[in-house]
Amino acid sequence: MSEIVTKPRTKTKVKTERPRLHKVILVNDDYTPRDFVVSVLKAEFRMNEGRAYAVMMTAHRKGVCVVGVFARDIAETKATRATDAGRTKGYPLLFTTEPEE
Ligand code: TYC
Repeated sequence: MSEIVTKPRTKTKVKTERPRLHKVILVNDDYTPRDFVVSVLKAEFRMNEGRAYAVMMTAHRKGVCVVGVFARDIAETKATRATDAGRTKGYPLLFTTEPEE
């Protein structure tokens, strides 16, 4: 007696989705001094003076500016620390995060 044994020909492909990156967004307000925004961007996001000034001015003119893109917990930690830096001085400075498309 002969038996034909066929191997299953379907393969299961394990698809691991890469975790989404998150943007940190600087939100404009009417009260935080420009110099202070620049100093926070330099300290928390390791920007040089020129880059920090350009990002601050973009938020000032347009309302918001993307500061950088990071893994989720890094984005959240940076946004919280930068927002807290303003709060300790009594400024309404705000950094938010949102997932990248
Ligand atoms: N608009 C502020 C001012 O004129 C400066 C500022 C810029 C504040 C960007 C917040 O995200 C900001 N003093």
